[in-house]
Amino acid sequence: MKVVHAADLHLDSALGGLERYEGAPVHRIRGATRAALVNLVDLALDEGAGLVLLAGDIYDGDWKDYSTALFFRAQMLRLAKEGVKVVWLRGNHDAASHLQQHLDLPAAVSELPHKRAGSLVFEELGLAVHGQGFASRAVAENLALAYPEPLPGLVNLGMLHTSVTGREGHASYAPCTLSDLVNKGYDYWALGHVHQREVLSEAPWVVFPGNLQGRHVREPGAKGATVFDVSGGRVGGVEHRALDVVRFGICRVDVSSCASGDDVLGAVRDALTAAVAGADGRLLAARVSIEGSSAAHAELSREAERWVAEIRALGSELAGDDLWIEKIRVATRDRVDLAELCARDDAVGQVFRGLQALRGSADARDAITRELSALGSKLPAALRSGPLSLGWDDPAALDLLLGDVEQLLLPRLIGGGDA
Ligand SMILES: [Mn+2]
Repeated sequence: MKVVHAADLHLDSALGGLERYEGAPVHRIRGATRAALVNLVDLALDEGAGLVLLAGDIYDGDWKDYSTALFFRAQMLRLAKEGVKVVWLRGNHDAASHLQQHLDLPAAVSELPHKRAGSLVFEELGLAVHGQGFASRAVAENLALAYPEPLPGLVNLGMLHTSVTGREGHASYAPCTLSDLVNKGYDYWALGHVHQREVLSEAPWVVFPGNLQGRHVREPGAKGATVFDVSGGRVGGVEHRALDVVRFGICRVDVSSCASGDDVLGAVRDALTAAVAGADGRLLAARVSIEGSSAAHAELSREAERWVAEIRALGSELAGDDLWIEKIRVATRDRVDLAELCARDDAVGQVFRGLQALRGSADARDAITRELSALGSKLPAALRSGPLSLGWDDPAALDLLLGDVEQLLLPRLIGGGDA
């Protein structure tokens, strides 16, 4: 009997300002979380699954209107009609305190309690499901410790929305250690919260399926759900299935061997062609990052806007509506020896020594950070946080900015007067 494990559906999640991008296929991206849920239900029905587990963050917070909940209910009804059971729990985004509205779900859909851990027994499937949802958004305690003991004679599945010992980019909620989970004696832990797929253990299985559908370039690659088989009292055949309809990705193009802007376009063409093929018919939302120290750097930086437009034109020629270039970052460097420049006994040497000193001085970095945050506070909210954030509060971003300054100055100072 097959079980499908998904988490972090974030139905109708906001696009973080994507609407403001010229040419963004807003409709396809906005509908993506719903289309991925349809794919999940199709998968469960095609596999003849007996049970679907949804480990939290089905909703992205309180809905704007009831259409989100009606859509979810309609998909659950498709499962219920075919006799597929569903167990879900609340995560930080749909915590009991936070999601005020309510819509009754079909009887085949059961919610695990959020005030204490509880168990649901499916004798006919030979399964017990244990778990506790989030009563409030920020659950700081280790919920796993109070989970019920495994029930003998059944396959025991634990469900938990957690960051485990901490995962980059994810708030620390319901923290626990891997050994808390492994030592519980369950056969499979169906986790949620972390949007990157990760198998933490295979004996027993401890799995983050990742989110069902990526929402921006910081959620790149195939997204979907985990399918496993329960037979003879054991869990086996654990597999990931891609269910996303829009694939996000960063397309890095190393142009260090390119001699001209046209060479760079050729390299971008090759990289995008491969990325589009990898998306397997889905809409690919790609950020193009042009990198490397290249003889083409001066040509690219002289007419930056022209080359960005050339790359956009290339994208639509290559894949039409199936490729959306979200952003183009030109991060090339000139082919010069910075150490040699810094050693020069003239004004150019002085400028580059000054920049090097800035990077290494804590005081100077603090002063720049203060200036940037004063400037940042005047920017629209979408540029201060979320997927489009300029990230000026990140120390690594300061190094990138200083690198940009260096590369902006280089062709002008030593570019032979034509820059
Ligand atoms: Mn979450």
